[in-house]
Amino acid sequence: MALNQSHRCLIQSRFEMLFSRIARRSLNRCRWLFVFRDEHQQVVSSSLFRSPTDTEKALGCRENYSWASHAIHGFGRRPYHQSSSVVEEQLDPFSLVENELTVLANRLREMVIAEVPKLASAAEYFFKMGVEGKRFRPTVLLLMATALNLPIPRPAADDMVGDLSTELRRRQQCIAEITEMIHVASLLHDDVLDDADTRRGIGSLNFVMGNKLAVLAGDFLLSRACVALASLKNTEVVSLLARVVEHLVTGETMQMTTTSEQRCSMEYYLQKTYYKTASLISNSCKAIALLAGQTTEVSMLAYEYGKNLGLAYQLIDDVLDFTGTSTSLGKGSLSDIHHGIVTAPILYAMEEFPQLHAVVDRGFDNPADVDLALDYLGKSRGIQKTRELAAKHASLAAAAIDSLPESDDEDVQRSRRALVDLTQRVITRMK
Ligand code: GRG
Repeated sequence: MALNQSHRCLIQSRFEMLFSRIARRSLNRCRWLFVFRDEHQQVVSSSLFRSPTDTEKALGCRENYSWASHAIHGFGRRPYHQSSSVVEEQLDPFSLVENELTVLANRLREMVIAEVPKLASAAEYFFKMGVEGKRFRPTVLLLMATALNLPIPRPAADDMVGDLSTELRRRQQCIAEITEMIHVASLLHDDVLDDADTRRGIGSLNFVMGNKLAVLAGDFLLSRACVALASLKNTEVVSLLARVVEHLVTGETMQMTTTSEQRCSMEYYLQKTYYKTASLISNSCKAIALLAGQTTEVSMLAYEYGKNLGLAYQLIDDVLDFTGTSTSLGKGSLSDIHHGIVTAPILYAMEEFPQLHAVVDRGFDNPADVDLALDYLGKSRGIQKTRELAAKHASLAAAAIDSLPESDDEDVQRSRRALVDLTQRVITRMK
């Protein structure tokens, strides 16, 4: 039977649609195969504390720490276009979850109420309105919850499915609350260790109430986080977040106990950065997926997103410590270098100017050494290379979202786009 022109076009377009769906699905499956091989939760190979001869090769090992992510990336990022129903609109990831963040903030204030008045005011210090920080973590986690195919519960929904999704959303919000409590606890302890006097634009808690109360308030927040975690009755999620606390402590200890060689190692720096910054967000993203009953593959993609976003975030933080809101060196707080902490920009500068080794070795106690290091950094491509590495991780984070199984749900698509958008915001932020 002869086909007329319009029939032929129709059949051809149906065939193309079907073919592209199959192709995308098998591409996703391939991506998962590669992601699967990175189930260990370390940024670099576990040979971190190897003999000096091996560590000398640390910079060469840099390609290893996100091997599987490179595999995802190797397929190339496709722009987010899983359905035509969500047009390329401008979207603000924070305003997408704004209302829920307010609910979360109120709940957090209730969760940290303590019996003893002094402890109560110490524990609520950074949960008070106006000093809640950027709320980067809860924003990512709420978006991730929706991105993993979970419709936001609507108050009117009274059927069984509605009840179940409301209950799931509540449990995922609980992960966001726990994550914020662990984060703030770590900030309180960090400020004690650093003897900081400000945080989030106000006096740090140790400065205002003293070290002892600041430490106790941190412990108290951790204990409330544990109670909330136990209420989820999910042992896999409990062990993920318990491991995060171990990572925070390990990262902090790595930072304060470096040998001269470790201070000059990019591998060591990236592992510490994973522990101190990326572990919390990556494992919390994974917990969101696990609570939703997602597959191992999807949970790992959520983890990969968080890990790479967290690493990009910290790399840019390290740049901003030198540049502040301007592009000129020395305009930042220079807090890291004044504390003797060596970060990526200096490590890259050291590759170009090996003379910097001796300066780093002296520990920056002498202000002249800080100036000298800034001179070398200014002459090097250290800042640029750090930004490039951050961009690479941001791109890997976006690739993890692009590798999620397709969904036609508009909320899901919008949240995924917001998560991808966040990867760009992280690397272009000025504060
Ligand atoms: C008590 C859990 C616990 C840990 C103790 C002190 C310590 C061990 C760990 C320190 C971890 C730490 C403070 C890492 C820095 C992480 C980081 C990037 C902080 C800044 O996060 P932002 O920019 O801050 O999101 P805001 O204020 O916006 O929340």
